[in-house]
Amino acid sequence: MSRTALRICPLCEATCGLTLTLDGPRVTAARGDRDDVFSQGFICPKGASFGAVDADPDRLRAPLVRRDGELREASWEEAFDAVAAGLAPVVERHGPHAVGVVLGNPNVHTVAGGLYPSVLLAALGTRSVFTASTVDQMPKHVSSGLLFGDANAIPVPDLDRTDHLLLIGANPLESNGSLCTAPDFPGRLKALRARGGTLTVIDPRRTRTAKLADRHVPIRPGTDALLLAAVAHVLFAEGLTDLGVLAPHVEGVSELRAALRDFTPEAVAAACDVDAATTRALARELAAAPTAAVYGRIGSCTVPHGTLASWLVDVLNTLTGNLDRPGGALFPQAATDKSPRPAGPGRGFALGRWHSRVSGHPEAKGELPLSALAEEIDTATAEGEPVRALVAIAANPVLSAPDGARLDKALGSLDFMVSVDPYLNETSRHAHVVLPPPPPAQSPHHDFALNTLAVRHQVRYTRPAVPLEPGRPAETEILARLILAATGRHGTDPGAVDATVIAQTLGKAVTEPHSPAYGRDPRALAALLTGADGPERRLDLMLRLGPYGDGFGVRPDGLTLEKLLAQPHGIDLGPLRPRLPQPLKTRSGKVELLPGPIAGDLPRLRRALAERPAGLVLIGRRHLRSNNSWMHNIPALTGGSNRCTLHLHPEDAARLGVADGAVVRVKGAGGEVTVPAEVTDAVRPGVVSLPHGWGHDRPGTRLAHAALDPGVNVNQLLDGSLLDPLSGNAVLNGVPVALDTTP
Ligand SMILES: Nc1nc2c(c(=O)[nH]1)N[C@H]1C(S)=C(S)[C@@H](COP(=O)(O)OP(=O)(O)OC[C@H]3O[C@@H](n4cnc5c(=O)[nH]c(N)nc54)[C@H](O)[C@@H]3O)O[C@H]1N2
Ligand SMILES: Nc1nc2c(c(=O)[nH]1)N[C@H]1C(S)=C(S)[C@@H](COP(=O)(O)OP(=O)(O)OC[C@H]3O[C@@H](n4cnc5c(=O)[nH]c(N)nc54)[C@H](O)[C@@H]3O)O[C@H]1N2
Ligand code: SF4
Ligand SMILES: [Mo]
Repeated sequence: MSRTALRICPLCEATCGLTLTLDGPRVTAARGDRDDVFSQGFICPKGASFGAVDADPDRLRAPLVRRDGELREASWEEAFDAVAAGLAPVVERHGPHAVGVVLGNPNVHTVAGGLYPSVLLAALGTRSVFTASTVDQMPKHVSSGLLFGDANAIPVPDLDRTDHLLLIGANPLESNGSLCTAPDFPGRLKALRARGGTLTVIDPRRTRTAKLADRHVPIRPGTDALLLAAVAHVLFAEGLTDLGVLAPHVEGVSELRAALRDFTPEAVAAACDVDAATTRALARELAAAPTAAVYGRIGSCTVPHGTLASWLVDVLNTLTGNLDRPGGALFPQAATDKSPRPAGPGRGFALGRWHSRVSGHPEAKGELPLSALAEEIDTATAEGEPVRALVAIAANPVLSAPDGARLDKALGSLDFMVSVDPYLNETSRHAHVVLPPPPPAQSPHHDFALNTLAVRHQVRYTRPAVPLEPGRPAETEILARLILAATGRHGTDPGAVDATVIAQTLGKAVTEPHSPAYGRDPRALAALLTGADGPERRLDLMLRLGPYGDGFGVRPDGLTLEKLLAQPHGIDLGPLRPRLPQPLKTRSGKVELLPGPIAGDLPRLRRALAERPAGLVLIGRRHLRSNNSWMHNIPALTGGSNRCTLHLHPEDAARLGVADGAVVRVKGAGGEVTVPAEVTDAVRPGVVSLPHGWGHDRPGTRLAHAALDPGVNVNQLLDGSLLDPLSGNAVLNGVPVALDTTP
């Protein structure tokens, strides 16, 4: 007897609602949920493969514990005993910073990842925190922190209403969008064109997204900050700035004008390889559009001037009056956001409150660069203890971070490592304990993180589609028990973690005049929470205290978990709305258009005006049927055009004597890889492209299908030394490489 169940897809940032067909515990089909309030039936090939992802035979079903050097299956009790026994002595002997934590991308796609990592970090008190953010969007957090006083206040383009979208270094037709949660991003771009709007794409490759555009600017990699500075320059020079109703909320406009004086279209033309007329046209089109949104993603972040480029994206939104207006770029307000405090000056955003031990990199948002993880483990200094134990949750940095070979070796030298991961892969193979979460069909879903970046306000929650296999803990329970084991409370009821968080949250809320809980009895409020378990009660708490919540009865029409459960296709909460000045937490209470650290980094950008790459530079690419490093084990998602090849322009191929399909050696600062060339004019001359997340040929992993066609690890070409200085973000695009065609 088959049945159906609803499940929000966790496989990318688009958060599509799926209808799963189930035969017992097996997912036999997945289609788009036509009644989903946000995705309205959209699905992509990855979502359609949900059943195959869920049922991958290589998923671990029991914990692994290392005994006599070998990872062997063990009971959950034994596994958590081993975690407690492994971590406690490291903290005792070497202090909290000797325990490192690595958080990977899927934490934004799980309920467990939304609720527990912050509790773990607070409990450990370690400064050795590394996440996928510093190989991704940290520059955007830093620019938002500096401009708006809140690193998480990221404006998203109002895709469904804008008249003009300037899209920089993003390829949503393959990625399905990022820092802009929008199911059916491709359809929304087509709708923009259909309603008479225009799309401009800045990308060194002629991507599927670029092919859809009215204008494609094939920029030289790594130079977007120069181009955007010149666009801002033109807005000033031609009198095209118009802040409109934003003006009273913005400071630093004239200082900005002066700071950008040198960045004329002519001055940036050679470095960007974009002629001055095109730059002027970009500025004029942006200013002339009734509404417009500037949006930058991976290609604008993972570059040497990532923070400056991210800052300039919002500078352009501000100067054209498009920040915080419908059709422009707005600040979403998620249902689980904190209840909004009144507008007014805030504490501002601090960078570099501490530094990494070996290279002295400044922290950003409480994190150190993932690029520095290997050296923080393998290098002793007088400054303090190296990292000796590691907690990795949903992370595969051996493939996703620079210089995987060095990190691979460093991980092998740790006193203790625990991985929360469904696979025995390139990273988890070094763990002393592997704690596998259940597959997605057995897990609940709510998008704590991605709803704060969504193009429409909505809220959805799906309970597990299939009951947990007997004896298997949910990932929420795994993380709660990990927290207890890591902090000397091994064996305590994991529900205590949730109860403590609830008590602390309510204890604070009752003291805040803007909270609906103000002045009330926290224990009485806690008793009102509903939900089948601790994580559900925490979701209920966040919903009820949140901007659309019932405030525990203060707003009887407001949201509660019960109301959400009664709407399995979700609840629509309307389009994005102007919110300024409320989200601003800068010391001035205004948008600070030229923050000090940014001004301090402009001389480096000015020097870049004269830089020209001598040889080839490397950039990445994504394929619709991939997801970073962990989906190459699914036969339905591999093969065809989803291959690890080096894209190379025909002119470069001819010059270097490389035939299509020939195997070439690519050399970078961190090492070399050997890979087949694919000659294509989709990349611009002077640029080669390799996808990331490949290189599944290391021993001791259990990824049978991925190992058949392992590909190579592009990040081996990097040595980890190239960073965006303000954010610590790795430079993954625009990296100098050389090709060697001798066999
Ligand atoms: N050269 C280059 N490198 C890049 C990038 C690039 O564009 N170019 N992109 C970067 C970006 S944007 C990112 S986000 C990073 C991603 O890098 P990582 O954060 O390392 O993420 P993944 O490679 O997706 O690996 C995720 C890990 O989580 C595990 N996993 C999957 N599902 C679950 C789950 O439900 N629970 C748990 N606990 N674990 C799970 C997988 O088995 C895998 O081990 O890579 C970065 N690396
Ligand atoms: N299918 C699939 N979807 C994914 C992922 C995946 O691995 N596969 N990963 C997910 C993750 S973790 C993330 S963060 C998002 C990322 O989402 P996107 O940012 O849309 O990612 P990409 O498809 O890599 O697009 C980046 C584009 O930047 C271009 N680029 C490279 N260098 C430069 C440059 O210097 N300047 C400019 N202007 N462009 C440049 C590249 O050619 C590429 O087309 O995708 C998510 N979705
Ligand atoms: S677009 Fe993303 S969320 Fe939607 S079905 Fe595909 S992988 Fe899942
Ligand atoms: Mo990412």
